[in-house]
Amino acid sequence: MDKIVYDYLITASAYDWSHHMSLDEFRREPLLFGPSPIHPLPRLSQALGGQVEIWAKREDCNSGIAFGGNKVRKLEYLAAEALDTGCDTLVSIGGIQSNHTRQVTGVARYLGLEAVTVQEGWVDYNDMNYDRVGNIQLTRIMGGDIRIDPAGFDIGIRDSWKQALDSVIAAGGKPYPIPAGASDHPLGGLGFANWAVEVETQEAQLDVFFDNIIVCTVTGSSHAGMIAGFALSDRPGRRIIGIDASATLEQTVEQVTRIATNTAEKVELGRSLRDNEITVVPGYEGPAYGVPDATTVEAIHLAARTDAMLTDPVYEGKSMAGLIGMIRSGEISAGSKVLYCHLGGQPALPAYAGFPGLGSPERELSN
Ligand code: 5PA
Repeated sequence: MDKIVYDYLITASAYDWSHHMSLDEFRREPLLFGPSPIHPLPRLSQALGGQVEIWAKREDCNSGIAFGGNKVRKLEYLAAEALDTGCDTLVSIGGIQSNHTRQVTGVARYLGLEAVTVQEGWVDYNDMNYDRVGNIQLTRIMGGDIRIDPAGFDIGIRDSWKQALDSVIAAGGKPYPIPAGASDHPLGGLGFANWAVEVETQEAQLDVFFDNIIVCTVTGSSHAGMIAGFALSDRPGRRIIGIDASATLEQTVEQVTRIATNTAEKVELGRSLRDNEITVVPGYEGPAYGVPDATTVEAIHLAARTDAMLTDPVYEGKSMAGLIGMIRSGEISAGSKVLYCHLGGQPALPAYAGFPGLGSPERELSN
């Protein structure tokens, strides 16, 4: 990590990093309704041959804050630290249709804080109203301070984000820095480490064991946090499968590995992660980050037209395509019980209304 940013994060920290703690010793600001729901997807399972039982855990319904999503869960830990260190402004970064920056702004409002979000031109796609509807619209309605920047996709640390941090300091505020996707941050993996513990409690209640967990991965801390969290119990026969939606595979694998390793250390795993605990599957990312293809659209249609579960063309449509592809190919085999982790993202759908199959009224017109 970049030294200046690292210094920001360390000086902002409420924790003494010279010793490690167990997961439940980290303070968590409650932002969720409680454990997110888990339920079966019987029609989707049937449509894919009926041999694999598919369930979903719904981070898209996890909170009343601005439609919720995976970032609200991660931010329970970061927001606690922001409050404990007297910060008054959350500062983060994402694309124009970033779900993350919408959730950062929502969490800031919920806690009575300010938010500054740098929004970059991460996606090479220009639908009508792309920069007006969906996530950015919701962020504007919440009164977020949005700084548009033309830079392209990169999950790394950006100068524009450092400038936004400096501008808050120059105005007499105290910023709390949150990197892209709340990932490359000392507390970034904790939200989904705790998700894994939550799943194990729900498995006991439901009397079920999920042998395959499917999750979309881009900035990496959702996937990485789960890897660390599930490693604590290390139940044999469980695979955590990240489906890449970044289309910059090498950088995402590196980031998932690093965050999983750091998070495992922070929650006192007491051993190194094995190579086979880190699995990122390419092939479903489409032509580029943020751009769907026919496989993505088919996956969005199938989940929507079987169990009415909506997914988006940037993230969950791609991880849904991965789930479908791996069942059809036999990589997920008959008898398996799969948990599809739905990380949110539907607010971006209106920004893709012009994409074939995602909103054009062809069928109605031809009737
Ligand atoms: C995002 C991320 P990670 O970034 O933790 O790997 O999660 C990927 C992901 N699903 C999966 C949804 C709905 C997401 O929003 N979104 C980013 C954003 O700016 O919104 C961080 C990229």
